[in-house]
Amino acid sequence: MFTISCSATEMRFATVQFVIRRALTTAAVASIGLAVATSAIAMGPMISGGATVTAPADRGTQVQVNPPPATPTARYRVTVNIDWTSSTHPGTLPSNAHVSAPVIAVHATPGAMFAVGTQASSGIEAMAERGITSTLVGELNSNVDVTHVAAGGRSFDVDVAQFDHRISLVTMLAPSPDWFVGFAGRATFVDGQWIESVTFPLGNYDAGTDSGSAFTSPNANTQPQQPISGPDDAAFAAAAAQNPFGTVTITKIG
Ligand SMILES: [Ca+2]
Ligand SMILES: [Ca+2]
Repeated sequence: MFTISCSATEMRFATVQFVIRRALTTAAVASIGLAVATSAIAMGPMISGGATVTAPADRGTQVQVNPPPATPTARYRVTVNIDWTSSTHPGTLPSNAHVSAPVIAVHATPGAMFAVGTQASSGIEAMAERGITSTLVGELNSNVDVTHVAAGGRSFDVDVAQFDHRISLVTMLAPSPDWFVGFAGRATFVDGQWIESVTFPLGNYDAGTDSGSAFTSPNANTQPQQPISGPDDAAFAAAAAQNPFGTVTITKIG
């Protein structure tokens, strides 16, 4: 316990001080509130989601705000165009040049089907050397990272999700030792948005599983197996340098 003693005059003075301080504080709060309100008016209305808003007429410009959040899933059409003819590859085209049935997969991690610098799976070897797709399809179907697999045809409609948005595709070049074309782990969800459409040349790969050096070389199994690479053999490199063996277009359709 303690006691404060003061005169009536001192008490009145203290009360006046308190009232003045309180009034000042209220004024300060009111001032801050006014400042916030003024800022909000200056900034304009709150904007959420995607929109193109027109700034006040005296500014005379359009302001592009962020696009809306992307949908969780999307659908793409993947179209393969093979362009391997005597016109595109004069002097290097083998007789009966053709490709195998393409195999396509949707997956999460980039190298789920194949990757340069890694060893080809048995399925990639069978596809690249003999055009057999069943082994590769089986591998992909048993891979928990893969959400969609298809083979055959030149056009595929595939569903992707934000965390399962990569597409890979391969097809054999024939005749050839173990050479194939395609692409690995192409992303459809980039910087928080679905891509609309993209066209690019098919990549050129050596599976590292056969040592033949010409399109029509006899079988020569590579032991030990080598990593997947680009076209190391001169015949393959020369043909690849002339033109792409084909292109692929990936277009969002839903
Ligand atoms: Ca090879
Ligand atoms: Ca082989």
